[in-house]
Amino acid sequence: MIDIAATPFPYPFAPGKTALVIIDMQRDFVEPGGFGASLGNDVTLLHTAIGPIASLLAAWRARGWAVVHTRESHQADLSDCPPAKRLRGSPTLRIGEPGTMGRLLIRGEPGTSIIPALAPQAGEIVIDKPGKGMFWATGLHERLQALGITHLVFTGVTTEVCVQTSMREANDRGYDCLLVEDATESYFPEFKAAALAMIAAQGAIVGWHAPSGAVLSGLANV
Ligand code: C5J
Repeated sequence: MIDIAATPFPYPFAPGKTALVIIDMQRDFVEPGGFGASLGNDVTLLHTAIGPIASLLAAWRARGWAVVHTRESHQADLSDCPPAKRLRGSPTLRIGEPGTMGRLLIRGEPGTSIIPALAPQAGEIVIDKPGKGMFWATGLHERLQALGITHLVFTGVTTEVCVQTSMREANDRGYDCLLVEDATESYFPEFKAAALAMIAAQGAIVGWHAPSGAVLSGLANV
C-alpha cells in the first residue's frame, strides 16, 4: 500500500487494485448543444478538469491498471428513462429530443460519446448508465469484483450529481474511494466545494479527496 496525501488523512492506495473512474466526460455535458446546456448551464465551467483527468489516465495506462469510463445514457425507446427524470423541470430540450449532437442522452448518438481528449482505449471498461450512480442497472460491481478491485479513484462530472452519487454507491459496496479535486467539476462551484467537504467529513464518511498532483507524486515510484 502507498499513502497518498489526502483530506481528511492519508489515503491508502492499493497498486493494481485501484481503478480510475472517469464519470460522464461525454459531449452532452461538456460541449454546447447537449444535455448540460439544455438545463441552462455554462458548460465551459467543466473544462478545467480535462487536463488533470488526462494526466491520471496516462498514469493508469502506463501501469496497465483498470480504467472505467461511464456515460449517462438511455435506450432509444426511453424504456430505461423514468418519466420522473424526463419530465422534470423546464429544459430547452428534454432527454430523447434532437439537439445539435443528436438525441439528448441517447446511446449511440454523438452527444453520448466521450470527448476525444479522454476517448476510451481497447480493454478499458465503458459503462452506459441510465441513472446518476454507476452501479444502478450496470453490472459494474460484478466486473470490478472479478478484477479484484478494492479501491476507486474518482474523476469526472458533475461533482455533486453523478460523481458523488457513484462514490456513495461505491462506498456502500465496500470500496475505498478518493475523489481527485482538480479532476472533477460542477456547473456550480459552491456545490463542488460542499460535496468535497461532506465526502471527507466525519472521518472520511464517504471517502477522501486530494489534488491530482498528490496522486501522481504518490505513484511516481510504482
Ligand atoms: C447530471 C451528471 N448532472 N453526469 N449528470 O445530470 O452529473
